[in-house]
Amino acid sequence: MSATDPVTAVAGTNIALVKYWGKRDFALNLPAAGSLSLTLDRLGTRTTVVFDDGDHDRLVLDGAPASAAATARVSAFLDRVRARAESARRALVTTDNSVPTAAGLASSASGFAALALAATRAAGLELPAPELSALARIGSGSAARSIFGGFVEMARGERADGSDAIARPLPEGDGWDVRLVVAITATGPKAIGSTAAMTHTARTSPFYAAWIAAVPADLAAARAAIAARHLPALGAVAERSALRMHAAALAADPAVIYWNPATLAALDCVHTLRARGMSVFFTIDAGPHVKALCRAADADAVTAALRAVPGVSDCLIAAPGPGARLVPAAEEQP
Ligand code: 2P0
Repeated sequence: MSATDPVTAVAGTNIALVKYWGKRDFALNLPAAGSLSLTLDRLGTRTTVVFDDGDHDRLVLDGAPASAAATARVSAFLDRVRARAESARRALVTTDNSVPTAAGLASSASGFAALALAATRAAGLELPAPELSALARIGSGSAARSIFGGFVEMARGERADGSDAIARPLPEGDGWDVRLVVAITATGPKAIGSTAAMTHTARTSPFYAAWIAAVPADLAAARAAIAARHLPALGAVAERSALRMHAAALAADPAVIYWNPATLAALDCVHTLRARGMSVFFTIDAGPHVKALCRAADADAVTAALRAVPGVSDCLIAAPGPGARLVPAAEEQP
């Protein structure tokens, strides 16, 4: 069986400070509003792609054959790559996450960013980063942001073909020594996936329109806070964006509730630290975990406080990290 040389790429996950929650187009996975995130250094995905003469795509996820649903999602994404490369060859995709898959820690963001880079290169394509971002977006909206490192803004875009619904790095934030402390409050997959939950929110929540209308002002405030390196201003945006996103989801019918008691206890812990004068702010994604944004110098103290919260099972500290990148063959694991 002839095969292309394996290509391996890695990507870090990202945590949105201005959230993405809603689509303007389903086929091209276009967001209803922009978003803004921080790519992380230590939570991510490593993916190797080989095109060969197999008669179907195969996906090995965290060391075991993946489910039919996960394989179909990757195969549909590879169809886009094959169309661009004018190839019909099937692929073996081997992917390992250093975040618990589907636990609300955004493994689809790093997953589709790494897959976009590895699959295009394995197919002989060398796409510029903005095109890679648009491609990754088709796999998962948040993946468009993980193509780039540090602070990243994802554009809603106006065009019907999605060519301007891409992310771009915000270099004004480069070198800003912030940390995200991730407090794990549950194990196992989340109750409802974000794609289904955001679609349900858009269809049934009376707060959805207000949520979408609020995003542009939050993006402007977040951009200004990053340019000024003003953590309290960025943290205020992050907290209100997360709470408004969850408010829209909570108001859906039936409600989408991602929080558990430890989620609220962790929020209370962040508020208490702030009342004592520390610059620390929370955000919550489509899951029960809490991420605390703080200065590097405060990260250990934030971790210690969150670890003491009942129901918090683990805490890890992540720093800003680089965008998706290739792993040279010489650095491959045997
Ligand atoms: C975000 N989330 O901005 C928001 C906040 C979760 C909560 O992006 O349907 O998995 O694949 O485009 O990217 C999760 O949404 O959704 C997400 P799809 P995705 O990070």
